[in-house]
Amino acid sequence: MNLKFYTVCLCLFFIFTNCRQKQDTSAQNPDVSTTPDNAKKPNIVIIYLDDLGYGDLGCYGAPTLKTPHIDALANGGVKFTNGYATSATCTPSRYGLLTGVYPWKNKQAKILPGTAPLIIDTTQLTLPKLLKKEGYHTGIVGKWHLGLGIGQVDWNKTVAPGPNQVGFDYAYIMAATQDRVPTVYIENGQVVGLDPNDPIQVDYASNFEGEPTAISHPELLTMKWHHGHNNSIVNGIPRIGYMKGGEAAKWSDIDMADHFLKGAQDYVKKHKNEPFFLYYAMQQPHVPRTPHPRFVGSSGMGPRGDVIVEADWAVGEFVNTLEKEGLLENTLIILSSDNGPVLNDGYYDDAVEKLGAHDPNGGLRGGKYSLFEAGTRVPFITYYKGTITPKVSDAIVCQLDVLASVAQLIDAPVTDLDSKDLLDTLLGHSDEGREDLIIEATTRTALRSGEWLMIPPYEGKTYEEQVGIETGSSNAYQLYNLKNDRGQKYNLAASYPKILESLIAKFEALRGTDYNTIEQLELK
Ligand code: NG6
Ligand code: CA
Repeated sequence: MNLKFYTVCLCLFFIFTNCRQKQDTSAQNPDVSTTPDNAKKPNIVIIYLDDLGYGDLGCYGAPTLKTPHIDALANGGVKFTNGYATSATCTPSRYGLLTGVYPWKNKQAKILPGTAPLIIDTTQLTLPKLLKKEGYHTGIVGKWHLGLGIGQVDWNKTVAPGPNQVGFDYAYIMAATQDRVPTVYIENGQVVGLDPNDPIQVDYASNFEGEPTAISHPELLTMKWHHGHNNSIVNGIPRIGYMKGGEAAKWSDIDMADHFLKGAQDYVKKHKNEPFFLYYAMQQPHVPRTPHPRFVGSSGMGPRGDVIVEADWAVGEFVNTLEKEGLLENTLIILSSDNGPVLNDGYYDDAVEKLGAHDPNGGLRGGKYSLFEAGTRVPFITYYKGTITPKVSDAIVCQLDVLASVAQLIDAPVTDLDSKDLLDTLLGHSDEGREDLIIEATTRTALRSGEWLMIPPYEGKTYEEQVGIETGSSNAYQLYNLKNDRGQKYNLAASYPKILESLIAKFEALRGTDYNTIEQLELK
């Protein structure tokens, strides 16, 4: 009896001490975690606006436009004054952001029609692929514009390859732009709400017989086109490209902001218990500017201002969701824009007429399509509650660098890309940015180096110049000192020949010497 009792006691003692030892080990040794590994990995969110200019936000000096929600991110995070998109148009910038490779290295990386094939190689490293490999769930909600399929897409079948084949577990997208057909949402390769009895056909070369266009049926238009944008009509808005069928699947333009917001919020709620990467690619303030009725008149600046107010509201709602779900302190948010601003981008929408005192360029020269600063220098904000101490940084950073920096953050460093690890700078721990950056605008390139910007000569007029947009082309070298001459008023090429010479050498070493081949800009 006694012996049995002692044996039981001895066993209990061993079990007890063993447990204690295990607990102690985990307390002393941080490598032995009691929580699953994934719980500690920070979520990554990129909020990407479309055509938002350097001066389009209150926090970047907009005098009348109110953007309190984005301002709150800037005021609680790092606001970069020298943050760049890789390009002054959409497709190449998105390519640079997602691949970490300069877009001018891919000849296909220029404004794409809605029928263009996927331009990211499915074997190539991408930001979502990298994160997926490290245990993240990866999603995109919003604008894609990097091509789909391999040519001749059948929109009535699974549309692939696309985002799902380059690293996104979940994709809810519009194929190209809000002004291009097909005007439907695509969820993981399937057109949402498609009626099989009303198949979709899309063509960029010619119309489908009997289908109204802006030219044949101007009386159907609720928005007038100024240049381009005179093909198929959807919701009274003339688009680029022709489309037939798919009636039930067509999106509602005025609901797009709410729709993408809900998609982004649902994604977060669904994946809150695992590390996630969300690329929330908003459509504002790209044309056609179609604010929801509750935002009409909100800016006093017409539709362009109204959709910026709408976008700001959506950002606020989205950040609230992160907060409510208890994720804000474990999420790095990067907010930026794919290129600089444009007022008249092909529709009559009062963007010019109602501008008032607002300067979408924030004092920079040029705009969308331009090699001058306003083309690529954009709002660039990082926010990571509890980790980033708020500051304004003048370091030169580029969206190209997001990939290598995020890789560093999650302890999976990458090499051999154009992307540079600027993690410390993005988190506000360092003021060191890039020394050199090649910027791109409609297949032309220039060099930002320290305080200088050098634009090599380009001959021939681009399409944008023909419609009155200043693109930065000149038949002579241009050299600007951005520190003393932010607005690029004084070409110093003749006054500083040595500096010019060294910048040309640097540029050619990075870019090669075959840069001066003007390719006709893809118009569709
Ligand atoms: C241009 C369109 C412009 C816009 C742009 C792409 C015309 C005349 N202009 O070709 O409206 O859609 O392409 O913008 O069609 S981006 O932000 O997606 O690069
Ligand atoms: Ca854009």
